Parts: sequence; structure tokens; C-alpha cells
Amino acid sequence: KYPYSHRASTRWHCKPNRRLFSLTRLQHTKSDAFEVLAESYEFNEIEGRCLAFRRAASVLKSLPWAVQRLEATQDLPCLGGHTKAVIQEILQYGRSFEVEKILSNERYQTLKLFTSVFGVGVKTAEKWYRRGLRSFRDILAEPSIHLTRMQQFGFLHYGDISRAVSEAEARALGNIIDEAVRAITPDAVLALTGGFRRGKEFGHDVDYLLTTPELGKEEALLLSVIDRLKHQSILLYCDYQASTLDMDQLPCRRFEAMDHFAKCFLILRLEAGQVEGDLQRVEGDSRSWRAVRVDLVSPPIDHYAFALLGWSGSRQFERDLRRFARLERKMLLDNHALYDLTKKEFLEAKTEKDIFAHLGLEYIEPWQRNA
Ligand code: DCP
Ligand code: MG
Repeated sequence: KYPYSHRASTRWHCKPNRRLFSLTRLQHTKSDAFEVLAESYEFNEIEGRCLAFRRAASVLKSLPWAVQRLEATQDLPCLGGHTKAVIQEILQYGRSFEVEKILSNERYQTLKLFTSVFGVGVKTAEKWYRRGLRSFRDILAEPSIHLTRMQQFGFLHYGDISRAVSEAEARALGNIIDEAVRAITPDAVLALTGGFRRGKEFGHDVDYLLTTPELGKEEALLLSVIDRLKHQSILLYCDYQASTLDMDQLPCRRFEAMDHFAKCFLILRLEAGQVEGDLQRVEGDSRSWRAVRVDLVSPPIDHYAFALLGWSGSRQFERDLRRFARLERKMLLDNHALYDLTKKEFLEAKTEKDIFAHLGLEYIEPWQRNA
């Protein structure tokens, strides 16, 4: 059942960090008990349980009150028996033994470390773990391991890109991208997406959508922007993926990890002087710049609204919205389009509001989508 229709829905999406549910926050690891459980299932490739814990964490995070007794969670959606048992344990003992066991597990710790590298997914991390590798030093010293270019740059800039990006840094990057885009196509459409559009104060990267009012010119714009960043000597790494969009292949009936728009995953060099205040840095770091991960996505203008909604996240919000579309409206929603299975037609949208209207939902602002 669509969780937004629940009575608690007025508080479902809180402004980030304002009313964080503190019960499951593990102070010593700065993580969330349910996030640890979800991750542990993810590492064991048990997707259903992983998603169940992510959804439960979202429900708890949205509460305007702290849970003091298990009974208080009785009418909340998406909380299964396992989740309730963990809540009960934390209420009773102030800790979860199951979570502590996971945190001290060598496999969990190693996979967590390895997947924190740009370009390393669970499968690769698992492969390295099975070969007996336990640290970055082990990996880099192993001659038979062939790192992809993305992983090489992930290791090279690990210190910088594993550190959070601040709002001020995201703004500074926004100015750089904006300047590059306008110099090429003055009337281009550019939008900040991802966590920063939802009002988050920190993120792991900065995400932008850019396109041209004229259909078919968007990919050339993206390539020119990349070229310009290269000439400005701020492009440290670029993984460009050309568009594979084919309307005949839509709607996608199975879940796909990535959409088909032209895009690039970048590492950019950001100078301290460009940032209001200062760079996010670790103590003792006196460099005048840092590396930041940036994603640029370039959908054709007629898919822009869907891409904007999809890339604004959060991931959990997108999952729930798609599920709602499918189960309650018999419609397929993804980053490209909305397809009505009953009428057997694509529904057009120029704005996010049009998409919400097609779904029969009240429009909600990006900052309310922090599920
Ligand atoms: N997204 C998507 N498909 C992907 C990757 C991302 O639809 N394969 C969407 C959902 C995300 C948004 O794009 O919310 C941005 O992705 P990020 O991984 O950058 O996530 P956030 O910006 O929300 O969080 P962070 O602060 O970690 O960057
Ligand atoms: Mg992001």
C-alpha cells in the first residue's frame, strides 16, 4: 500500500535532519541500525529484506516523535516482525545485538570498505574478499588484480571523494557548470538534482540535469561542456556514456539500474577560492583544492520532467512512487516516461506537476521527498 496515503503521511517526508528519529541511530558508528541491517542483506544479495529495512528506516525517520514504546509503532506501515524485534531490543537494552554482530563481522567490514571506492560494487568487493584481500593495501599490492579506470581514479582520489560535499561546494560547482553550459548554449535548461535539490546539507556527489530547448542537441551540449571543463584543467576524470534511448524499447517492464540518457560521471577539481567559506577538509589538509564527484545527465527536452523527477530522488521515494504507479494506477513510471497500461499509451508531461497530476497525487516539493 502506498505509504503516503497513511494517516501519518502529513509528516512522511520531513525536512532533512530536522526531526531525525534518534532511536536507531548508533552514535558510535554514526550510522543507523536499520541501514546496517539493510546493507548486510545487500552484501548477501537478499534484496527483499534489504528493501524492507530501508523502507522501515524511512518510515521511522519520518516520524515527528521519538518511539518510546513498541506499541506506539502499531499503526505504522511497512514495519515487519523482524524490524519490530530490533526496535524492541533497542528500547529494552539500548542496543541491538544483531546489529553489533554485523558491525564486528569481518566480511561486512571489508565489503563496506571496498564498496566505498568509486567504481566498486558489491560483486567486485565480494570477489576481492573471497580472494583473501582485506585492505586497500592488499588490493593495490595484488599484481593479478586489474582495476578499471574508474576504480583507479576512485583510489587515486579516495580521500577527497569519500568525504562529504557541502552545500557551499555544490553551489560553487553549480556556478562552474552553469557558466560552461551558458557559454555553449545560452538558453540551455540546467537543474541541480539529487540530494542537494532536496535541501540536504551534505551529499556524496553533485548531480545536474542539462538539456537544450531544441530536441536532439542535448548530447552535443553535454560533450561540449565536458570539453570545456577539460580545457579549464578542472576535469580530473570523465566516464562518458552515450545515449541508448530507444522509444521502441519503452516502457521498461523490468527494473533497470541506470536510465538510457547521455550522461557522464566526473571527478572535478574545485578550488578553495571558488567556494564561499572554505572547502570541506580534514584537519591538517592545507591544499588549495579538492576533488568532487559530479554527475551530469542530458535527457532530450521531451523527457526532461521524468528525468528531473527520477534524478531528484531520494532512491526510496522513487521506489515508492513507482510502486504506487504500478500497483494503484496500473502505470509504469521510470526516468524516461509514464506509461498507462490500461489505455496502452504514454502520458506526456512538461513538468513534475504534470506527472503527479497523471498519478492523481498532490504535488510535493523536492524537500518533502527525503524518504
Ligand atoms: N538515481 C537513479 N538511478 C541511478 C542513480 C540515481 O534514478 N542509477 C536517482 C535517485 C537518486 C538521484 O538519482 O536519489 C541521485 O543519485 P545519488 O546517488 O547522487 O543520490 P542522492 O543525490 O540522493 O544522495 P547523495 O547525497 O548520496 O548524493
Ligand atoms: Mg547525489
